[in-house]
Amino acid sequence: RFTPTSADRFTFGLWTVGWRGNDPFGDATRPALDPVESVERLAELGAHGVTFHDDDLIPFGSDEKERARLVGRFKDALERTGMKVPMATTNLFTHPVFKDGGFTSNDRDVRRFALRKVIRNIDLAAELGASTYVAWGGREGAESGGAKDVRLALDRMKEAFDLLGDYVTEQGYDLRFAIEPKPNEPRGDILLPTIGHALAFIERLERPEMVGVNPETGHEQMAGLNFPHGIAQALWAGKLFHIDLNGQSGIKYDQDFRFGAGDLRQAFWLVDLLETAGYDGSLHFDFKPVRTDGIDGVWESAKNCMRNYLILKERAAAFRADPAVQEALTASRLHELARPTAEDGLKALLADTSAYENFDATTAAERSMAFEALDQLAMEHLLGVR
Ligand code: GLT
Ligand code: MN
Ligand code: MN
Ligand code: MN
Repeated sequence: RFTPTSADRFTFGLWTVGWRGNDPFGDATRPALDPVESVERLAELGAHGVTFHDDDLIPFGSDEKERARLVGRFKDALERTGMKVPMATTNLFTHPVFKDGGFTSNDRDVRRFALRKVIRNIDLAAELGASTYVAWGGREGAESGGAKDVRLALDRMKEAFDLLGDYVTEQGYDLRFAIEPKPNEPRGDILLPTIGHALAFIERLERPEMVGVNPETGHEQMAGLNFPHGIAQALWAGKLFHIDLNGQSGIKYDQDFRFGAGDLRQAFWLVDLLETAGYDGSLHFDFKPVRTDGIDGVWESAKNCMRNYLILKERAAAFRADPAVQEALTASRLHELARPTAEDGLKALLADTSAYENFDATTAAERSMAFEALDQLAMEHLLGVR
């Protein structure tokens, strides 16, 4: 029970289990992990696949020979274990050259280098069968007002995605982009800070159909936003190409806890949403095993990301199947929300005196929405007492 299989579509970034615990105040607390070992251990735990930044697999500055060797042994591990690579991405944030960003650095040479670095790893992503290419612009931003002309930076951001869309189209790759929003950290303020900003930006691109979002639980919550609501809007827009699941407690630094830690109620509603909406993409964990723990804690937390998802999936299904919940949903008039407001048309609405002239607002205001009873049922299912 609660043991995953490949069919559950759980994936992990190599950088998650591979995080060594270095933070702004302290050095690494764990030794480096070999990507091959990560593939093997995650396969044993029941994951479907892994994802990676170019530099997770091939250290920055490696020569061609070393690159081929590292890619070769990674491919061997994938073949041996049956693990997939549904997504890949580019590191445009660690090397000091990206201190002012990749796609939107004020330094044009850096922007050209960044594009070439992305394109190089897109080729590898396509070769490994990835269908999604994530773009997290953690260094695209500023700490001070005069340092960045945001409108021009957005022009350059659009230019980058348009060029990358041209490249993928010309190569005939079956690959779509997913922009990952984050409000701040490491930059004081990051461009495209929330799901909503990213969705609006995408519509200005030359090939909007090729670009969606990769929202991360903690990133939206760092901005005080409701993650399930953001995910619902991304689904509504047909733009949920990928998702980064983790845990976060409120508005503070990016905690990247294992999935299920942090805001448990939002985690419950998120799983309920993903499962009832029929989201069929990867369930990707982007978390950092706490730096207090040794390698034991790395595999323990990786296992529990998946376990917690499966527990919440069971709890959410029990909530939906409970006849008392069905009654409560009816009492809260969810079925009415599903009905168009004026399927009879504008003309009929204007002619309907019961809609306005004879509408009794006082009586309508007295009708309870009965949300408290509904929410208590959800809480009891979440707590496992129903
Ligand atoms: C980095 C970041 C994550 C992004 C990754 C993709 S890298 O760890 O904090 O949220 O998803 O670039
Ligand atoms: Mn994060
Ligand atoms: Mn992420
Ligand atoms: Mn992160």
